[in-house]
Amino acid sequence: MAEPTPALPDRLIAHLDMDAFYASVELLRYPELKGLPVVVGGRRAHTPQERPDGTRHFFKLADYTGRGVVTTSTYAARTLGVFSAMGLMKAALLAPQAVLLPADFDSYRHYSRLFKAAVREIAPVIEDRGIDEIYIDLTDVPGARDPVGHDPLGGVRAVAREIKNSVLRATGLTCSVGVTPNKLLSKLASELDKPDGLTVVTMADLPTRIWPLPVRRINGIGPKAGAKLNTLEIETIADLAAAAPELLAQHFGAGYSGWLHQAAWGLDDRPVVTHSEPVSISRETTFERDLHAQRDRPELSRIFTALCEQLASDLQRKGYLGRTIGIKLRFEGFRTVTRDLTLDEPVQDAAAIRRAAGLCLKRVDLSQRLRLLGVRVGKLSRPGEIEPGRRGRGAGHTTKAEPSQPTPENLRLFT
Ligand code: DCP
Ligand code: MG
Repeated sequence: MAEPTPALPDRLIAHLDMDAFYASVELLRYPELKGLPVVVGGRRAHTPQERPDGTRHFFKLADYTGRGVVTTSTYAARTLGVFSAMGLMKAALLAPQAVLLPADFDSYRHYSRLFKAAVREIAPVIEDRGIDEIYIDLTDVPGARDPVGHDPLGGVRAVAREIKNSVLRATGLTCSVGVTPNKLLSKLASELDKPDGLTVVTMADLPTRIWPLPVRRINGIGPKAGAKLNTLEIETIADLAAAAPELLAQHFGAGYSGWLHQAAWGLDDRPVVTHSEPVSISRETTFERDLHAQRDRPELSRIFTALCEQLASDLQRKGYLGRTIGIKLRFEGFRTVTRDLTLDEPVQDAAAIRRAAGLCLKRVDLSQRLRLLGVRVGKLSRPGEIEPGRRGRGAGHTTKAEPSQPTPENLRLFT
């Protein structure tokens, strides 16, 4: 008699997360660092220097002084206790010999696009969760529901392996994939065998693979909820699954406590959302040195125009118009100020953006020096379409109330 085959879950959802992403991209450029403790988080001054003989000089953490933090670290650095968000000076105490590299976001974005495109060729239903992670719905991928021998999950395992191979071929980078019946479990599963992991978890595996984990690992249990659970002696997901619903409700309210219980039992029916419309599109730049509205007027004016032009080209490329134009200014000392203005009609061109952003600027006191300038376009719509949420009456002439008198200086700079 044939053994009964365990039923396949209704959905097969994967979560894919790149391994030590920024650091791994840097290793592609500096392969001699492979296997060594490396930390990304330096300034441009920490760019490696090429020596006459072709070898490179790298900066060591021990030589670092400043207030920077670790953006990410290689696994070799993590074994020394150096993780994301740790101060670089503190990290230097743990791993003085670790190599320090500056971050290069353009390259990370490039590799992000590459890995996502590689996945999309195999499985088109993808939810973008940021630079280095995505959810993938494998339910309808050809072959994913086919058993291999006695293994009902053999098909989906093979598809996940193919995705990992394809990412590696396209980028030279490894990633970790979790495959489970839903997003909540997949996000947990992708971490279980990092780096280069492929972890399939079914409901039957819950007690062995998921329940021993600390509650904080669940995406949606933050530091506050985690601490409160711990005071109730709920440390692991198993503790949470066993907790009396009334006790949870008493401390967390009906809604969140219900969700906590479901999460501990591995239940989650959120769909993989393939398309999300941006709320706004922005461009900003931090200056090499702080600039003053009056003394550095030509330079500021040029940067301001360039930002508006970049933004207009972003809008045109992505096919959006926008009706709210905003600015962001950061002054020396880090004080940040924003202003915005909503126009009657949506715009897409650099001159119109520049004009509206200029009006916003006149509402700011510019006597202090600036370290950052940003321009943003919001209330986006597609050409010929009414923007979501825009209602008939009253729309079309709202201006955010934050008036302040233009100073003569502002008028000189921006008219
Ligand atoms: N990142 C950041 N600030 C943090 C954490 C991470 O800027 N506090 C950046 C750097 C990471 C990237 O985001 O390379 C992805 O974050 P992950 O949490 O996925 O971390 P890694 O990919 O570096 O490591 P892992 O292998 O654990 O996924
Ligand atoms: Mg990652």
